[in-house]
Amino acid sequence: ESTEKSLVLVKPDGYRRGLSGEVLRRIEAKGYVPVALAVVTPTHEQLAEHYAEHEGKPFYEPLIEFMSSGPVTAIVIQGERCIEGFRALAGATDPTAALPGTIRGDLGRDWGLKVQQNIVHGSDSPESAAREIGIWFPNL
Ligand code: YYY
Ligand code: MG
Repeated sequence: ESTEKSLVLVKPDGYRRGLSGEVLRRIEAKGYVPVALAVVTPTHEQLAEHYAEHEGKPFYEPLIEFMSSGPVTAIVIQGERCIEGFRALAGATDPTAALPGTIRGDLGRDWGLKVQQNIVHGSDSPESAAREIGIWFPNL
């Protein structure tokens, strides 16, 4: 298989605000190809797997609660160095610190949101991407 894949989630805040299309637009404008897309209401089991690296951290429980509060748009994207590239599109984790021009910087904080409500998730390594794609798209 030729190019890299990454797992993107439009989180419940982004989905609720109708930003799935805006996120997809930026992905496609960058030149990445969506190769799988689904609207899913995450189970606690899926989220525990997805965020296993954060178990025990102070923000873990609120993060899982928030992530299970409604549907997310899950997208597998493909393209040369798209893991690094999508994280650049997303911007810093804290929307207040995220630079203008990024998804979180442009769209992330129009009312008093928490850090967890930062619109998108993007895989951070090839290993994470493979693991996360398996969680959200077990038949891919
Ligand atoms: O990869 P990224 O989403 O940018 O951040 P992570 O460090 O992996 O944290 C996952 C998720 O947890 C983050 O998107 C928001 C939330 N979070 C938080 O609520 N408070 C923190 N201090 C750190 C992360
Ligand atoms: Mg992360």
